[in-house]
Amino acid sequence: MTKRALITGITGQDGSYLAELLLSKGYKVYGLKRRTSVPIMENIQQIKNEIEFIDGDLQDLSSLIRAVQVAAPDEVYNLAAQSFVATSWEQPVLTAQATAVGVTNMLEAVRIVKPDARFYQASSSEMFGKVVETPQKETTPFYPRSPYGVAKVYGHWITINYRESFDMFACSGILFNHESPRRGVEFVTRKVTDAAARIKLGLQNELRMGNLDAKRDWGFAGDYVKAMWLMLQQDKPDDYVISTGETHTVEELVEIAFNHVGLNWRDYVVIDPKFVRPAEVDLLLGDCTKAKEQLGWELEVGFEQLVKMMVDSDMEKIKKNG
Ligand code: G4F
Repeated sequence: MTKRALITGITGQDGSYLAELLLSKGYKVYGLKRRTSVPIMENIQQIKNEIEFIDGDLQDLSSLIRAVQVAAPDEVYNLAAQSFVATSWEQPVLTAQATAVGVTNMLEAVRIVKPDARFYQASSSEMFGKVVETPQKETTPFYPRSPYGVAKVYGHWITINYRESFDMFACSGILFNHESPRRGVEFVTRKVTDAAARIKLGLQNELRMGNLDAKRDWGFAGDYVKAMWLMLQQDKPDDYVISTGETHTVEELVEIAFNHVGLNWRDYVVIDPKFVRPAEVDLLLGDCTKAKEQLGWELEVGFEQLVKMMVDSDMEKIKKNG
């Protein structure tokens, strides 16, 4: 029997990789997407004819109920959110409504219409914030440092609460930063790889950055969506940390990207207080032993390979489209 999946946030980086993975496994894929006057389809251009789109919004419960009725999914992947940390200080209420309460809306739609559907919640290492232990694992207490992190903590706990209250198969993946050529240019990895390519091609003179000392555990999004799928194939629902187990500074990221195109980053990077956050997450480093042992999950792409892949992709894109 063909399995059916509903993905919220299907037009984003993770949604696009996950949709490709599920299509390759023979799933019928439904994608919830917000109506916009100009459709944002760049990430799913190559598969858009194989996906059934349903208009809806995490803040509109009735649209979610309808989406679950239409898709009648075996699996629901809740990837939609206001996911840019810096914006969460500028739009804290919207962030809470989409990233926190939106999870309850989606869980309610599943509970009301199809309570036997398996549910994946995109939790985040931002929940660890001002970390209380290193490396961070499933049992590490949360100390979020941004309205986004606070909202994700809510989404995480409401998922566990629905699992315990209603016996739903609800899992939460605590994913550390994961990147790819499909990442939006506002996030630091893509901002840097895009700038390195533009500077190399003579289209940009400088790169304005915030805190170069922050450390992140960066992996490849294509590897991470496999973990999402694996979580929903287990006998019992549970929560898992997904990470590489390596941490690098933003400065190292910049250095690898610029070196890759033969440039010295110090000649181009300017520190601009505009990009420094009101409260920073200084260090993230995940321990994904549980996912490796219980899910059999393995990552394939390492940090340096990831950064080079993104720079190469940006060089290609810019040469083609400017
Ligand atoms: O790429 P970032 O914006 O990602 P951040 O804040 O770590 O959040 C990402 O990962 C989370 C998982 O841990 C997700 F939940 C979340 O949705 C998102 O995907 O920033 C990374 C680091 C920060 O410490 C930031 O202060 O880079 C630092 N940084 C320094 N200069 C900058 C810049 N970040 C951005 N975006 N732009 C800068 O110019």
